[in-house]
This record gives sequence, structure tokens and C-alpha cells, in this order.
Amino acid sequence: MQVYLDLLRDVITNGRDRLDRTGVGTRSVFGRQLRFDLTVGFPLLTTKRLYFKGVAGELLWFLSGDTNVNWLQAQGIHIWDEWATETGALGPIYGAQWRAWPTPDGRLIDQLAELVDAIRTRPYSRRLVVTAWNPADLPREELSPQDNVRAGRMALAPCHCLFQFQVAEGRLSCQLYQRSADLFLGVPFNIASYALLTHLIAQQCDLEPGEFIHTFGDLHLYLNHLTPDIVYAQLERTPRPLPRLILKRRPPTLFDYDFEDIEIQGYDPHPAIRAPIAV
Ligand code: THF
Repeated sequence: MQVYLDLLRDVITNGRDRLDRTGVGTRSVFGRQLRFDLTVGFPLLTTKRLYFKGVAGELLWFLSGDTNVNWLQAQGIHIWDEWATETGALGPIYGAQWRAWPTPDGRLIDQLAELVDAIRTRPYSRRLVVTAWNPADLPREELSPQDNVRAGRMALAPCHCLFQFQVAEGRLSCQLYQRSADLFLGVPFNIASYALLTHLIAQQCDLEPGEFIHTFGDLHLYLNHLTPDIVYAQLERTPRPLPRLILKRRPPTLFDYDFEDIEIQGYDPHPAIRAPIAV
């Protein structure tokens, strides 16, 4: 994960300081890309301990189509609390768009079920795309997440908004377009999440994982992360060998995975680094 540390330095050196919706302020660049070869190890950050249970739990929650934080909270995962209403609702965010995209004629499109079917039956396809960017459900930027949810809109516009797969020589690769990326807190999470998703879909389609390609729009460091004990502390650390992902069972469908099916082996990270999240 040296490439992650290089990207931190890139944003520090080349970024422009900008205001943002949250009011915290960021240093940001526009347009970058990281590539991870999933055959050499699982891309879980080693220069700080990453909360993998949170990564896996969030992905299982997206895959189930759920958009309410109650299930996450019951698992002890609190990464979505800040944006939810009193009832735990987040509006039609990722889970809803992935599994139940509403059409004008009243149908619901299960993009992920259709994706798995397409990979199996038309592996040469160049249309293996899933999008969470549904303009009809986007929040109004001047309102709070909770007020948007109360009005039936998403709490937050999708950050990781579109992804595409490619099959070549029995390997499944995934490329993500992330329009807005919090490099210190969110990006390590997002890398692990899409790498895990690629492993799960590959298993379901009798393929081996290939590459994960992470393409960024606005890539930023929040200014309150640019401190000696947060970003600069991480830059002092030396990356360690990558862990491996073991899938212990092959469930009947992509939607039947459980925490116990997913195991990380050989993860020996530097200690966690706490940082405030911009809401
Ligand atoms: N908003 C911001 N500002 N950054 C994000 O990364 C982000 N997301 C999701 C939605 N809005 C965002 C939420 N995902 C953490 C990680 C991912 C999140 C939100 C929060 C976080 O705080 N991680 C801590 C550990 C948390 C814990 O142990 O409970 C960490 O140190 O990694 C990106 O998609």
C-alpha cells in the first residue's frame, strides 16, 4: 500500500485549499487513479489498523438492500450514524439504488442480481455497470442530511457512484469512479470494500479476482486531518505485507454472505489513528 502513502503526499503537495459542503475545509486534487492487483494480497491498509468489521458489515448491509442504520448499529457499526434521522433512515442511498432502482413505470431494477447474471452469461460484455447516481433521488445540497431524508431524498449524494467489471482470462476486474473521496478516513474503507465485493462476485461467477482500479474525482484531505498526529503520523510509517482474504463458504447467491464467511488472515497493521469525520 505504498501507493496510498504516495497519494497522501500528492494531495499535500499538489492540492488546492477549498471550502466544501461540510464547512471543515479541504486540500484537494481533481482526477487520480490507484490500481491494486488482487492476486498479490488483499488491499487492507497496513500503516494504520483498519476497521475491517465495519467494511464487511457495511458491504453486507448494502448488498441486502437495507438503507436504515438499525441493523448496522445492532452489529456495533456506527459509521453511518451522523447522517441518519431519529428512526435510523438514510433515504434511498446505495442499498436502494443497487437492489431496487425505481423505474418510471413502477418496476424496481435489481442492478446487482442483473450484474451477476450478465457476468455469468455474457462475460465479454462492456456494460457490466452498476450506478448509484440516481438524479431523481439526489439530496439538495443546501439542506441537512436529515431534512433531505424526511423529504424522501438520499441523506448524502453517492460518493462511490459508479462501478464497472471486466472479465479477461478467467479474472474479474472492477473499476470504481468515486466523485468525492475523503483520503484519510473514507478511502482505505472504500478500497477494502470494493476489493471485497470483487472477491464475492468472482466467487459467485466461478472467476478469480483480477484488479481493482480506483478512479477519483475530487480527492481531498480534510484540513483537520493535516496534523502531526494524524496524516503526518501515518506518513512516518512503513507499509507491511498485505493480508489475505479467505472466503470460507460459497453461499447460494451474492445476497447470502455472512460475517463468518469472510476472514482476513495475516493482518499485522500499525496501530489505529483516530480522526474526526466531516458530516
Ligand atoms: N463522509 C466523510 N466525510 N468521509 C467519508 O469517508 C464518508 N463515507 C461515508 C459517508 N460519508 C462520508 C461513511 N463512511 C468512518 C469510515 C467510513 C465512513 C464513515 C466513518 C470512520 O470514522 N472510520 C474510522 C473508524 C470508525 C470506528 O472504529 O467506528 C477509521 O478510523 O477508519 C465514505 O464512504
